[in-house]
Amino acid sequence: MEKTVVLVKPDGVQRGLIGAIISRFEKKGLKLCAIKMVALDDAILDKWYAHHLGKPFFKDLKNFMKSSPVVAMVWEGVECIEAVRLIVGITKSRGAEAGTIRGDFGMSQSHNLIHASDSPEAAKKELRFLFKGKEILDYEKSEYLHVYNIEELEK
Ligand code: 3AN
Repeated sequence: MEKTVVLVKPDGVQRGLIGAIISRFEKKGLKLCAIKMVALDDAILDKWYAHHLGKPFFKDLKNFMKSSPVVAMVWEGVECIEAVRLIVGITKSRGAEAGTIRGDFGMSQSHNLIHASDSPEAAKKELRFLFKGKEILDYEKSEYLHVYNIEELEK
């Protein structure tokens, strides 16, 4: 099954939204495979946001992401990269659809509470950046029998 990397950003940590955010993914039927609190540094952020290097907001983005620890997680599920992005909502929180995390909890374009991998390549890269192999736990989730049908379970 597919895996995706999610960060609760510093604003989510400071605003006490870690539990509410995790709860959305649990209720969706996704499986939590890894979780830890991390203080991101320049070395990792330069790689993480390489696609924004040189943009006017790059420096502020890095300072924001270093302003407090983040909660880093790996979630698993069938086609979960797309499913998680739908739950997260669009970048500009005040325009994000109601029912999404950004739509329900945020107003800002930069302080938008959460990061989620946007492609299988990004998910693999981000997983490598933040987690060691043994930190990703492989276990049976009995709930899967109720969340998916037999064909989906084999994906
Ligand atoms: P998303 O997190 O929705 O995938 P990306 O990957 O385009 O968005 O941007 C990464 C992060 O950079 C965003 N979560 C946001 O914090 C910040 N960001 C993106 N675009 C802007 C912008 N135009 N102004 C300020 N911050 C931005």
